[in-house]
Amino acid sequence: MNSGKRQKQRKVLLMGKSGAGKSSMRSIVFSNYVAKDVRRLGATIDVEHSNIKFMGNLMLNLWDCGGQDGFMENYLTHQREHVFSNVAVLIFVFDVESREFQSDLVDYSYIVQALGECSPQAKIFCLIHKMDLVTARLRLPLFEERIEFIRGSSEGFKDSVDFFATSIWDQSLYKAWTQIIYYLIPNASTIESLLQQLAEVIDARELILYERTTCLMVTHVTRGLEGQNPFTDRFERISSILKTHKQSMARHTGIPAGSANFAEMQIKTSRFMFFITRLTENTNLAASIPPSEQVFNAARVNILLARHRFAELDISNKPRAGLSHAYQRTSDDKELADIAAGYVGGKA
Ligand SMILES: Nc1nc2c(ncn2[C@@H]2O[C@H](COP(=O)(O)OP(=O)(O)OP(=O)(O)O)[C@@H](O)[C@H]2O)c(=O)[nH]1
Ligand SMILES: [Mg+2]
Repeated sequence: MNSGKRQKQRKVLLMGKSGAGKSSMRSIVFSNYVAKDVRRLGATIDVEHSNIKFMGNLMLNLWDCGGQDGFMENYLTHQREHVFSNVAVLIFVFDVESREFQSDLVDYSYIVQALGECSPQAKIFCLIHKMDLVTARLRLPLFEERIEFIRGSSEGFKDSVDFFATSIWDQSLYKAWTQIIYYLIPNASTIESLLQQLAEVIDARELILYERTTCLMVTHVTRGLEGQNPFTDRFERISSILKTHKQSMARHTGIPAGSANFAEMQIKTSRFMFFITRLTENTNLAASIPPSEQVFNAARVNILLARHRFAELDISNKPRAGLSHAYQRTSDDKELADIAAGYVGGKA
C-alpha cells in the first residue's frame, strides 16, 4: 500500500501584523518550543515554509508570512497569485493589544479581498491573540467587540469566518489549532467511525486520538454519561499537559523534544481507569474506561488488534509494505502481545 499517493496537501497561510505572534504559535505547536523561549525569535523575513504531516493523510503546507509592511505590500502586489492561490485556510492573527486596530482591519480586508479573488473556497480563522494581556473580566466583551468589527471587514466570507481568543500561555492555543486541523483532515469521518467502533468494543467512556508530535487532538468519541463531563476543555488541557511532559522529558534526558515520546501512561482509580498509549506511527490514543482490571486488559488487547486499521489511515515515514497483511512487531507491541497472551490464557 502506498499511502503517499493518497496524501492531501493543504496550503495554510498564517498572516497578521508584525509582532502579532504568528511565529511564536507556530514554534510552540509544531516545533516543541516552550512559551518563554519564543522571545528569542526574530521577525520573519518574507515567508517561512514548513511541511507537517498529520494523521488522516493530511500534509500541511504552512506559510508563515512575515507581517512587516513591506512584505505585506509585496504579497498583495507582485506575489498576489503565488501567495493567495490554492489556499485551503487563512489564519489571520490579530494582536489584541495592538494600538492600531483600525489599520490592522484595513490590512485584513485587503488580504481577504485577495483571497476572495484567488481562492474563494478557502476558510478563514481569525485568532484574537495575546489574550493573557487583557484583564480576565474584560476578555469576553473585548473578544465579542473585535469579532463584530472583523466580521464587518470579511467581505465574501462574513458567514463562514471562525474566531478564537488565544494566548501562548494557556491551552487556548491548542483549542484553536485543534479546530483548524480538524477542518483540514480529509478523512476525519472515517477515522471517527473507526474510533466509535473501537470505543464500543472496549466499552470506553471516551477515546481521544492525539497526534504524537504536536499533541493536538485529531478527534474523539464520547459515550454515555461521559457526555456530561463538566470539564469541556479537557481535550486541549491534555494536549498542553502532554506537550509539557515531552519538554520536561527532553530537558531531563537530553533527547530532542521532537523524539521524546513515552510508550504508555496509566492512571487507575476506584472511579475510572485512564491510559494513553501509542496507536500508530503518528498518533497516541487516550482511553477513559470503567474501573475494572478485566476491562482494562481487554481494552489494551483490542487496541493492539485495531492498530493496523488505523495505520492504514495514517501517513507513514517508513515504507509500510505488507503492513495491512502481516502485522509488524515493535518492542512495545511485544509487551502488549505478551499481555494479550496472558489474557487469552485466562491469567488476567
Ligand atoms: N503576552 C503574549 N505575548 C506573546 C504571545 N504570543 C506571542 N507573543 C510575543 O510576541 C512577540 C512577537 O512574536 P512573533 O511570533 O515573532 O511575531 P510574528 O507575528 O511572527 O511577527 P513577524 O514575523 O514580524 O510577522 C514575541 O516577543 C512573543 O513573545 C501571547 O500569547 N501573549
Ligand atoms: Mg514571524
